[in-house]
Amino acid sequence: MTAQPVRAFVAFGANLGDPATAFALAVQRLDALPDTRVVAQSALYRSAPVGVAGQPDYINAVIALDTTLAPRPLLEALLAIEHEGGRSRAYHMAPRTVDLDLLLYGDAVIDEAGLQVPHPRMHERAFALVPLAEIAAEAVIPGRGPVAALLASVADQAISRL
Ligand code: PH2
Ligand code: MG
Ligand code: MG
Repeated sequence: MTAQPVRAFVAFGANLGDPATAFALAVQRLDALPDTRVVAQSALYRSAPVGVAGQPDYINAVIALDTTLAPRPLLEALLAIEHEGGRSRAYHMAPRTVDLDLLLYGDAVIDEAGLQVPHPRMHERAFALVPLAEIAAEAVIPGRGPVAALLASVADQAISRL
């Protein structure tokens, strides 16, 4: 029996190096994962750093996947793609060449070490919600509600489509 694919959403963020190239590499690597297909990618957005001061602006985007990978192997694949993209972890919230965060995995709610889905802060971040709404206007964040309804609450956060 073949497992039914799950629609998952991955956030891309970068504020060092060449974000557009890192994004293209991430999309290509995600699409090449076993039993995984990239079904949509948002535009790139420039956003002011949230939760950290004195850093360059971020380039953010969201990628939609259909996958039969379970959440933990998918997370491990994201970390491997970050590693390939030159991600170093000098300190918490350090500027980075590529950050790939699992936002949503179908309607799953997961709270395990290193793996929290929905991403626990996505509902309050324009840099996640705006690109997500672009490619999945109907998306619902389990426990938080429709993405479209959450956009108004982040309207004060600086973000612009490139
Ligand atoms: N990522 C963070 C912290 N702050 N701010 C923006 N604008 N974009 C990000 O991707 C981002 C952030 C931690 O991962
Ligand atoms: Mg992040
Ligand atoms: Mg991350």
